[in-house]
Amino acid sequence: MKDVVIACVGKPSAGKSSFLNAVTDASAKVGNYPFTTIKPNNGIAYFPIECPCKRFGKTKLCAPRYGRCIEGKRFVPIQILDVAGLVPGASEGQGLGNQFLDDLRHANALIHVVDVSGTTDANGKETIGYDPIGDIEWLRSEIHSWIYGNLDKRWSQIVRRHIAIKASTAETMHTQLSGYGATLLLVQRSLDRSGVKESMDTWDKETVRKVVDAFLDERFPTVIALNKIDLPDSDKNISKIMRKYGQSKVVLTSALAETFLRKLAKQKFIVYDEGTDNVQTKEDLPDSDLKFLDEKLQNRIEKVQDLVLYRYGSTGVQDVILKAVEVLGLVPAFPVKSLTTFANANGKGVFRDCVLLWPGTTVLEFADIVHPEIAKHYLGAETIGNRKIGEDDIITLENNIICFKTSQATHSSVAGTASASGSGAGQGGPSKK
Ligand SMILES: Nc1nc2c(ncn2[C@@H]2O[C@H](COP(=O)(O)OP(=O)(O)OP(=O)(O)O)[C@@H](O)[C@H]2O)c(=O)[nH]1
Ligand SMILES: [Mg+2]
Repeated sequence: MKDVVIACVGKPSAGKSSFLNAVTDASAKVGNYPFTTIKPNNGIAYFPIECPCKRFGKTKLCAPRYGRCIEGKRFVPIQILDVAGLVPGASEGQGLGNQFLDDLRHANALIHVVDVSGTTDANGKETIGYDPIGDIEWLRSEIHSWIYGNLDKRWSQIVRRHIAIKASTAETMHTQLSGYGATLLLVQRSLDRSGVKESMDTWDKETVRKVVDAFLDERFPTVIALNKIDLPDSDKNISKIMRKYGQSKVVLTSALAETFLRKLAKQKFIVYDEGTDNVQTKEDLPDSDLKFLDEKLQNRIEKVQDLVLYRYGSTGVQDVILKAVEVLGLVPAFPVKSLTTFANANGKGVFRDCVLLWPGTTVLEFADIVHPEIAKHYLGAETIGNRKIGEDDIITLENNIICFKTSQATHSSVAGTASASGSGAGQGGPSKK
């Protein structure tokens, strides 16, 4: 079972590695020159959801296997991938070219990190006054060209085979696109989205482009992170980009500010409530074990507060992950062995496992994700109030606390073994993606 992976993409020096370091414990190399990153880096980020322990008065007993839960705010793990920068012409081999694009095959969603400060040009070199508004389009068009180019160079062969074996359009396109981690269902959804109904042998280049465009939307849902909002020119670029793209997929971030605040919190100079503008120092908490700040550090904190926290409400990095989870439509689900104690099979802890599911995952599919033995010996399932739910019922936020009944006692460690990071959703999983 593969975990959900969210990949940071963007031109060199946009701040992808800084973003990864800001949201995970990774320590990827950061540099103010293009192609600091060559090989992908990854790490686990924790994003907050409302934990059911609060609703059921179990906050004291709540014991997540992965991540943590603070008074009902549960931090769920998700994998973040940071790849090499992409430059215009990458699909034709410019920069690090296709090698970078290949790394995207593992990603479920993309975070496009844009340097909104205008201090780096299209190739990631230092400059001043660069207008980043075009970056959003060309990055997408590079990914488009990569996929389209691979189809175009073999198109006549693809169509000949399609006719010879009398395959459906979805089947043929699936054969061609499965290398990008697409299921048949996802390809079918892409075809529906494209509105293309003509038979494949009549498709011209424009039609293929249209299908690839729809495929990109389905396969790589993207959140745009306008990064470096702490720098002076960002303001005017932000309003321009917001006017063009709206607010639904755009988040304002300062990876630098987040890294700085987390580091100070780790070193016990401040208490920092991640995802908020709440920073407390020894002055605010005189009885705490916080260290005293010197004037220089105090000034730097105030600068981050003035330029980022008070202006935008937070550094934005956590919002980016939340938005990516939202665009993927992931549903957190909790397998429990008892609907009264909410403990798992070992009787250990409460709401121990939280599994992220693709939208449309059924109860039986969830059973299989928790453990194939549960699906094999499946008798039924119940949710809160001992309400029975059918094996084909779709899991939503209304029925996501589930107790499975099996015909045979499953191994004691079975319920809630899900997958390593606690994320069940994945392209390889039995889910609908
Ligand atoms: N002011 C400011 N600088 C930032 C921010 N995020 C990153 N930087 C700086 O931007 C430069 C590039 O950062 P990286 O994280 O290495 O960028 P990258 O996108 O990973 O670059 P490549 O690996 O070369 O593709 C570094 O000097 C960072 O310190 C930010 O939010 N604000
Ligand atoms: Mg990098």
